Amino acid sequence: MSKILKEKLSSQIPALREEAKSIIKNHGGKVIDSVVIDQLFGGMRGIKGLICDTSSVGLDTGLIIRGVPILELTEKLPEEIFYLLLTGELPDEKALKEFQDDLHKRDEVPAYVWDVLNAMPKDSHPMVMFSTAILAMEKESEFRKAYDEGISKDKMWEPMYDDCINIIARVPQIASFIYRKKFNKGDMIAPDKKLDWAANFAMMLGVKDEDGTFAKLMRLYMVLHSDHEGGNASAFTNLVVSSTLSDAYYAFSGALNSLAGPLHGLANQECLRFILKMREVIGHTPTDEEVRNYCQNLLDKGGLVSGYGHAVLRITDPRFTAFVNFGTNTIPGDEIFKMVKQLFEIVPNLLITQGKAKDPWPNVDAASGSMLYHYGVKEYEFYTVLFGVSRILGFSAQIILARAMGNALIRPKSVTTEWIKSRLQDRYIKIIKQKKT
Ligand code: CMX
Repeated sequence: MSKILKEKLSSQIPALREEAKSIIKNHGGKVIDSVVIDQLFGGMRGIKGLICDTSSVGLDTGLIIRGVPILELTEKLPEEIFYLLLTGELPDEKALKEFQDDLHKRDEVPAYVWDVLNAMPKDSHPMVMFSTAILAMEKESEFRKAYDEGISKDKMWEPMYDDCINIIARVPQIASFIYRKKFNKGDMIAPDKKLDWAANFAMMLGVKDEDGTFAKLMRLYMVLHSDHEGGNASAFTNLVVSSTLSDAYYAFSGALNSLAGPLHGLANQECLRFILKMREVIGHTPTDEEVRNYCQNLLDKGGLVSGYGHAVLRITDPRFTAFVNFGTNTIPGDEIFKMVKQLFEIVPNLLITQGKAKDPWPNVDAASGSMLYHYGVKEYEFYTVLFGVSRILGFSAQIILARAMGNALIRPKSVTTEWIKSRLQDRYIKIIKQKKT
């Protein structure tokens, strides 16, 4: 690494940040080429630049899969949801059985994947292991082979489909292998071809589940996390990578890396870690007053309350509601679950009073960990892998459709700060909103 370069950059950064802040403050509401300057500096938030038909997320509705609100789909199997995401219809019994049989037929994980995982450092994060395992399997890609043989564009979706279904069939084994290896749970457990996808996964994790409630939780978990339209960071990464005619292995590995950030999928791990830490610091199950003070202190220091806020939603995430409903029916007296509900009573008001977060309400990550914790998956570092396994359903549906539609290479335009400044002249500017003072 060049020290001079790093130091030079480091000395420039404060002025660059100041300049950006000043442009946003003085010109953030002005329009340049139909994009608001805030959006250029603000993660392209809200710019409509993609088509994704698998699902949509309304700010006041939450996740809607092919026209059906997620709260109406909580009793379905993840396999049914995948079918719905991809085709717009739920499968009948025969179609479901055929799809489940197909998944079982394709479930053999190449032995070298275990070698790769066994060779990784013991302290690798489970998401690193998961993303690496998927990428390591790239040589299995049917799409890559077909491309090398000169497949025509209109047929490309077929090997893409095969790759995706192969990956969906194999990820429960890969994820459970990671769980058992990383957390010293013993040898891997073989799949059972009689079980549905999520129950098989639950069984392979090795969690004690005499009455089948953990399997039910896994089904719900996979359904709730299956998709969230195309603009979120991991889905977008998936679409960007695959838009280069890259295959599903490359696309999912990249998308999982994006999911692994604390502002996105890692928030489920962070949320449970936060609850346990708060209990430890306070020394007992905290009172409302203690929770309020603890969270206020965190916010005062500029910290994030994981599991709260969203880039699109402006309501309590219906996926949070679904988890709370499940918890209320199955583990109403659980201490950690009760703390999740306690935070729900307290955090939104604190965020509203602070006045920064546009959405003060809980998202999907606020409740899921407490359920997993209760049923024995206490190693919260693993939680984002569960999110990833579920989301591979949506990733798959999205890139199969994108390939089928022959979607274009994703290539938006970046501009320089100099360019923005050069456009800050009256003849270019249209103000479309009042900036907040
Ligand atoms: N706690 C504290 N501050 C928060 C906050 C939270 N939960 N949510 C937003 N804010 C702050 C932001 O950090 C930002 O502060 P600055 O202006 O100082 O940078 C300000 O409020 C405005 O942010 P926003 O426009 O409301 O939110 P964004 O669209 O930029 O980001 C999200 C959305 C989810 C990243 C943000 O709400 C957050 O960081 N939440 C906590 C992490 C989390 O739960 N992520 C999971 C989201 C769901 C998922 O993808 O799995």
